[in-house]
Amino acid sequence: MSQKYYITTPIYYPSDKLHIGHTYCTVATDALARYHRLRGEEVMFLTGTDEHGQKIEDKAKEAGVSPKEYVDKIVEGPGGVLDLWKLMDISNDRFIRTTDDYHVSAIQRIFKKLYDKGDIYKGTYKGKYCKPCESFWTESQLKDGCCPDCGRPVVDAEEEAYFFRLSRYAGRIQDLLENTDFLQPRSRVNEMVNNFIKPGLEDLCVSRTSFTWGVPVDFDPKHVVYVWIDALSNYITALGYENDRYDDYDKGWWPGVNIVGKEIVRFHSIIWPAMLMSLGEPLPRKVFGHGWLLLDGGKMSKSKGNVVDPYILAEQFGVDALRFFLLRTFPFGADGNFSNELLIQTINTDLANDLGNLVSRTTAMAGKYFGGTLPAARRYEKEKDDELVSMVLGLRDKYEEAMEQYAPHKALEEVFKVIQRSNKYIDENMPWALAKDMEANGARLASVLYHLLEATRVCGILLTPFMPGSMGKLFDQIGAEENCRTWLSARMWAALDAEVSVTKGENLFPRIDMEAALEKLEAAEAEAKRAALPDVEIEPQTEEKVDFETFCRSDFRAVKVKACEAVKKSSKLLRFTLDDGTGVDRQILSGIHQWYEPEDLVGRTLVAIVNLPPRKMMGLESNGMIISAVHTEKGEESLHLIMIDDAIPAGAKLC
Ligand code: ME8
Repeated sequence: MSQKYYITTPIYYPSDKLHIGHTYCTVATDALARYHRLRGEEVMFLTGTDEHGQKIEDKAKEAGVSPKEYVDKIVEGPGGVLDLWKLMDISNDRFIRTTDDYHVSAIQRIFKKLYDKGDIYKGTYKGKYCKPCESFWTESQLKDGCCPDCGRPVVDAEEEAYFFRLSRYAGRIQDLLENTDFLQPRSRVNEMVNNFIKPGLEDLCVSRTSFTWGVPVDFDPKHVVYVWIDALSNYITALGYENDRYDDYDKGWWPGVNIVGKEIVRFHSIIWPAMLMSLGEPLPRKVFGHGWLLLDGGKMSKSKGNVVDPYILAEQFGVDALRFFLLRTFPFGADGNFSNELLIQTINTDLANDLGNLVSRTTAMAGKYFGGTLPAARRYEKEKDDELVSMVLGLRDKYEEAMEQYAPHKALEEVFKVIQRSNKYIDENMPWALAKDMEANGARLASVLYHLLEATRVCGILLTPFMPGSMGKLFDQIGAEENCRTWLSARMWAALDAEVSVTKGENLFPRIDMEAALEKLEAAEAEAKRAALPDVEIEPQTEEKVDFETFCRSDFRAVKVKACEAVKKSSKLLRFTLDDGTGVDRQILSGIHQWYEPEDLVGRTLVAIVNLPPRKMMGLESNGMIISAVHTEKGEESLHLIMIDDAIPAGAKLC
């Protein structure tokens, strides 16, 4: 029976739209899942959403909907989490939402099991709480008095709560981290042991009473299960642990591999194994903590307003190019600085120049010199061919070694060494020179092109987990049938038919014009920001009351526009000459040129307050103010003059 491989991403908070950082994590896990499927393993790939907690309760309230309605929209609605994963070609087999009924009841059972075991007890929580991160911290963990994760202020919190006896497991966890490969990369082990275990593991607060959007503790319903028991257990409830929805838990899927970002390594490598130890269940095979994608050196976050929208990038550059870029550029365990320039450069260098050229040159030459079908006659030249052939045949092992170490960037580096070597092989063998004398060199030319097709085929197989859509097209172009696309055939030479037929198809990775692309991106980002703004925003009403006497002292009058012109050297000001019924012209200046042309206003009846003290603007005196309605539309101020019935005589008092 084939081996079973279970791999998970973290479950994402649907508190905001997901950004390129979340996409990085999911794409990496997807490539690993596809790699294992390619090897012929049975794979279960899980992702999902972490939908409880105070932050979501607060956001839903702000939006005037129930928390469930709020998360439903972000998870299942247009442009939501499910849509994003579909767009990014994520091949998850299962999707868990922590609001799913089966998960909720399983959490209640897990909580009770831990309680019955004596590992959960009731106490009082006193500590520092970071609301946006929904994390409690001890005084010593704070950074400059603020949350060590997001840097925002924390508040003192005290309430009745249940605690998990994490302290009981400190020794076993330390042993697990230090003496096994449970947590990778290794550098994260010291961080966990020195920062969290050695200073003394404190018991963990696992319930809250100050909000209700969570899984209720069924034997004490004023408490809801707080974050980590609810979230971490998803990896096993999604297999059927303590529920009837699935029955895969005991079928060899667990233990699985948990891929997580570095800021949640602490929860996955300390709390998660302790919970499983308490439940008497096997620990994950591996927890891998990847780095962050940074923007201008800092973590992307919606609240900092510096998120990068994967929809825009995928739309402009293609899903596969984006997937490839994320995994090729940044060493998986470390942080990486994202930039649009780097993305375009990588696409141009690796995909357009190296891979794209290799495919298009090879298929074009096979078409030009042999009408698309290579003849079977061959002439190998050992000294010219051996290096390429041995690189191609050695590639799968190197790739495999890197993938087994969770180093997709290294696996891709190895593939690109072969692609670059293949391009060099073209230059060394100069097919165009061979083609000058087909009688003498036809067999050699066929041999050179076949070598190139074989190298391309093997690279194509190993790139499939990263760029599944484009590699299908590549195989079609180089005439690789299904049996030449397999893991097994990636370590075989001459899998392609001796008389293979190629098709010169679409350019798989067109070169991108950096300047034009950056401009287009900027416009798309600005448009997306604008679209996310509310349609109409109205200034909140002033709560402070004005007494009636004061209000009545404001003298509002109907005024008729006798003349109106733009004030010289001002882009905003219009100068009005008004009939206010007194027989003497009144001059008012108003900053509304952005919305009105002066000639359109002559003859209109407007409203002005006429007893304001005179003000000088651009050297001209303004006596009063013309009244208009103001609101914000898609983030931009919008203004309409109040125009009234022309039958109202100039000077009529408005009250
Ligand atoms: O942490 N670069 O959810 P989350 C790389 N619900 N990875 C990033 C990133 C970035 N800029 N920004 C976010 C949670 N991530 C919990 C998990 S699991 C039982 C519960 C990664 O939506 C982040 O590191 O805040 C994490 O692994 C994942 O996205 C989900 O983050």
